[in-house]
Amino acid sequence: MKDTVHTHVYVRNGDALSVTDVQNDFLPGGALGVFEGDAVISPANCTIEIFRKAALPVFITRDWHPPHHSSFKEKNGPWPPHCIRYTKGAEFASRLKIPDNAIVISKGSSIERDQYSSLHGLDSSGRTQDELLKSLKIKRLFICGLATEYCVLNSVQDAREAGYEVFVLTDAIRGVNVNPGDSEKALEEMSRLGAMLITTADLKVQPA
Ligand code: VGL
Ligand code: ZN
Repeated sequence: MKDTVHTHVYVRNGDALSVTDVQNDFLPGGALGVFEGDAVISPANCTIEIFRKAALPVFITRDWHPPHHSSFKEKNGPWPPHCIRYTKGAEFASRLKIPDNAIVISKGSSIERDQYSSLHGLDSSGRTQDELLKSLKIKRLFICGLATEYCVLNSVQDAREAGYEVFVLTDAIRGVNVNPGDSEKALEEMSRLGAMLITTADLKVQPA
């Protein structure tokens, strides 16, 4: 088991949260259900509340595929059809507490290619998450959600490459584990890339 570092991390200006793909199709019973995927919702909600109270940006990302997407088995892709835009399966988990001012980032929207990383996903005005993070002067990105070894890992890789400090909330992520141990390997890779593996209990708000 990759060690999670227990520490206190005080959220501050320059921090943002990215809640990754907490959508019905990735929850148990969904088209691409992640084992215990619903277990990320409570810690994600706690984290959202911390960022919301501190008036820090909250990104909520979604896998947002057109019908017959190239990643689907019918197109010789790896996945069953999932997160087809405007369907129930693509909706955010009903228990996820999305702030009114959250920035929704959609990815995987182009039919011919898959896109696991949220950094180049787009908001409603067509700006990438990376552009938005830069314009908000974000230095540290906190990431949670689904799935550990796909969207979370690829977002961590892109964020590190783009120069952000990255914190992964390990109690608020779950993996698909197509092969046993995939999630564990992904955590090791994130750590190797310099991401800090922490838990939501490590997050603190500076007393006023
Ligand atoms: C994802 C598999 C297929 C993810 C998206 O968001 O992690 N995984 N599409
Ligand atoms: Zn997908």
